[in-house]
Amino acid sequence: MKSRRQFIKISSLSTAGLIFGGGLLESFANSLVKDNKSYFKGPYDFTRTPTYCEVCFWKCAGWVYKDENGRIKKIIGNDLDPNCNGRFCPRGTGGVGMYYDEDRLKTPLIRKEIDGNQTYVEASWDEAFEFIATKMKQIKKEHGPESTALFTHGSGGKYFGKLLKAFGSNNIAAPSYAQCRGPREVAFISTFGQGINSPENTDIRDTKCLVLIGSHLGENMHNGQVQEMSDAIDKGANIITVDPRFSTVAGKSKHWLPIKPATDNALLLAWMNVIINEGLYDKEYVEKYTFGFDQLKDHIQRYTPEWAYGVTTIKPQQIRETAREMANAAPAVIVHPGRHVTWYGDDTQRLRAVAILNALLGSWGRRGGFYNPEKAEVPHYKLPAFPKPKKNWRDAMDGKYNLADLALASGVCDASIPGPDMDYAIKAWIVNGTNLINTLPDQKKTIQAIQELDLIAVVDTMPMEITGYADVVLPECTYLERYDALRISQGREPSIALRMPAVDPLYNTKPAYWMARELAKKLDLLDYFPFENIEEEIDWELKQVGTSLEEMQRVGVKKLEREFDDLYFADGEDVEFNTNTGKIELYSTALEEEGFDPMPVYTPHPEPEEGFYRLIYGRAPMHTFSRTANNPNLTDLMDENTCWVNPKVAKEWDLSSGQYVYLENQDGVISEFPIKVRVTERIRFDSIYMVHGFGHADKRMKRCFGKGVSDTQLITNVMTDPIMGGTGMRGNFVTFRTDIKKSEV
Ligand SMILES: Nc1nc2c(c(=O)[nH]1)N[C@H]1C(S)=C(S)[C@@H](COP(=O)(O)OP(=O)(O)OC[C@H]3O[C@@H](n4cnc5c(=O)[nH]c(N)nc54)[C@H](O)[C@@H]3O)O[C@H]1N2
Ligand SMILES: Nc1nc2c(c(=O)[nH]1)N[C@H]1C(S)=C(S)[C@@H](COP(=O)(O)OP(=O)(O)OC[C@H]3O[C@@H](n4cnc5c(=O)[nH]c(N)nc54)[C@H](O)[C@@H]3O)O[C@H]1N2
Ligand code: SF4
Ligand SMILES: [Mo]
Repeated sequence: MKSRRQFIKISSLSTAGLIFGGGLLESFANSLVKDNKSYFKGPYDFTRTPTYCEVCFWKCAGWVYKDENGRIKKIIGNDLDPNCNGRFCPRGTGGVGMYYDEDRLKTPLIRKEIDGNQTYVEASWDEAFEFIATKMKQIKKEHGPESTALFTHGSGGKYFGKLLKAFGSNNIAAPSYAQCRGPREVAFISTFGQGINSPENTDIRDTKCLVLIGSHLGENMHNGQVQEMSDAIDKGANIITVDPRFSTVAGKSKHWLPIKPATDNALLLAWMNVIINEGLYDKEYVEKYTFGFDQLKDHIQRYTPEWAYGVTTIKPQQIRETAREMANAAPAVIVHPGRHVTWYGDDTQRLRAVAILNALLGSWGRRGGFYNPEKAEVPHYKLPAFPKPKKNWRDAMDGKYNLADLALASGVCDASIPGPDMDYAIKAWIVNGTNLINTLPDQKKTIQAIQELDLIAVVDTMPMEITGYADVVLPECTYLERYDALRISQGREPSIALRMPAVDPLYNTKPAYWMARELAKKLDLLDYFPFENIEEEIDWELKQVGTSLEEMQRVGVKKLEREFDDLYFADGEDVEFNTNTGKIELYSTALEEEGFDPMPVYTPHPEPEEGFYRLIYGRAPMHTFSRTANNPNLTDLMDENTCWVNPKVAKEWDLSSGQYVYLENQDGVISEFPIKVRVTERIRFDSIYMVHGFGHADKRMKRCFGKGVSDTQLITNVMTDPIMGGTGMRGNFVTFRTDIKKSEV
């Protein structure tokens, strides 16, 4: 039987590709550029406009330079910006490839069945909005407005979010929470009463010891952090890297601990054991600020370095030595909380252990540890109150995940699959800037949920896999062709940054603000979009903080003064933490109330069977997930991922570097494409490693189609965090299928 929504791999019934393809693209781009005389003139007679980068979520602010014909030539960092200090990473510099990519989405598309086959037909914007609005109104009538949801990652989310709230739903989820940093936020909130957020409040610049637990800064190219780490190393800071793989930063580290994957909690508990039993903790700090030290002291007695050796394969002597190294540097020490932390399902507890270790070392609120960040406040124009939703995705969760402080993308997905006990299911998705097929683990479930929907509308710039499941595709112009909401960053000094169009949108593409407002018109919600243009809204907001759109167009970035001189705790200062006890909770009363272990414990996880290897994954400096996969500038640097294999394993399987193999996981899922083997000592014998974001299945993306393997496809076992619902993705094992040739799959 055919599934209701066939994944449409073929190109649409489109003429746009022919009209705008190839060499014509260039002249078309030229003809669109306005006379930008009023903008600030940069050196070399280029014209420059401010932006902030959308290639990843560090959001560095920069300048887009054009030549005398108005063609975008390059993007460079804005010197005033604390997120990048005037320097862009390779991906940010290559961001211009997003604009020039000839495979971009070009015009709205609507799914139609023609001669028994599903395909996309080009539509006008009005037809596309009419289609969506009609369905949304019908869903509201039949199921209530709460049966709609938004998945979003990126700038446009603000406006689609507003639309959804005005419509009467608060099912607004970003995969950057339950698939990324959620456990870290919950762990730090339950310990210190405050999350980490972005950019992280790690004071790496002044640290003397940085401990990286599976956080591979340098491959994870979050710009400001990498710069600070490099400065700290120059100033003599020691790095301790805990990673089953010899990462780039492991090469810069004093200690590399090649831990057996999935055992980090044991190491963290053993470190606490040494720090407490050897009296290396910050006694004054612990006494003054923390709650539950005595319980913790009792609790960690059983987690000796000798015990941890058996679990982690890290020698007791090395555990002791590194614990002392941290204590020597304290309080200028950071046990880094990481960012993508949804690994093994006990992730909140692992991050609690990280938080507790920082508390014992007295690094929270101290120079070289964690500073107290300040957020810029920019007032928003007052809108009518949003209607109050009567239900939301949580109703389908059976009382679980109460500590999740944001909506779970995977939870919204689950709430879209009707079950016998559910009296409510989500019926419509708007998906903005997130490629859910490659982002949520358990692809089968994601697709099942999509098949249950009455409507799925996808806003994207590229024909990514998720667009192949859409009923309506709305092509957004790239960040280089639009205004967006102001970037408001927390930091030592908070800052705001402006993004404005460097050029007019190519093809029939539009910005999110315009789309959301046009949809609001059709849904009779225009009261929530009082400004006709985003420029007017931004100008109004900027004027509330003493600047204006005109000024920001000239400067790009503004730092705002800190209100208080409280970057670090003053000596002996009384501090009240936002926890139940008002203290840093080594013993978490919030977790206890919810029925969870108040202090982290070690839980063993399943290990690979004979002939199988743990699938681990990470980042490459020149790519961001799928969003750069087809970028012409970045595919030039790296166009496929490789499978890192230990020489011992390679010998067993008779594999050599450069050879292509298929992978099969523990549930019998075989990778859609083959992957190139890289034999290297840099990975443990029990694991294989690949970079996430490859193995694309949509033929409309010509450069990346079929290049490498998608880790997501092989992640069918999800280890859900019982505390906050994060989706642990590292409990999957793969074997090599050297017997399969390409045509057999
Ligand atoms: N297997 C596996 N899954 C993972 C991860 C992993 O490492 N492995 N990492 C997890 C993490 S840490 C995160 S944060 C999430 C991230 O997951 P996502 O947020 O889904 O990130 P991307 O894959 O980059 O998808 C971004 C989508 O946005 C589109 N896009 C790019 N620019 C624009 C734009 O300007 N406007 C619009 N409307 N769309 C745009 C891209 O074409 C792409 O379809 O994934 C998580 N999922
Ligand atoms: N260039 C680039 N930079 C990025 C991104 C990108 O796509 N590209 N994405 C950004 C985003 S959204 C995020 S969330 C961050 C993610 O970046 P991070 O939070 O730094 O890292 P992860 O991707 O979780 O982790 C990858 C590392 O964990 C190791 N690892 C695997 N299993 C284990 C284990 O059991 N224990 C230990 N100790 N280590 C293990 C892997 O070998 C790898 O080195 O990167 C950000 N920066
Ligand atoms: S770190 Fe790189 S990709 Fe990310 S926002 Fe900054 S320049 Fe762009
Ligand atoms: Mo992330």
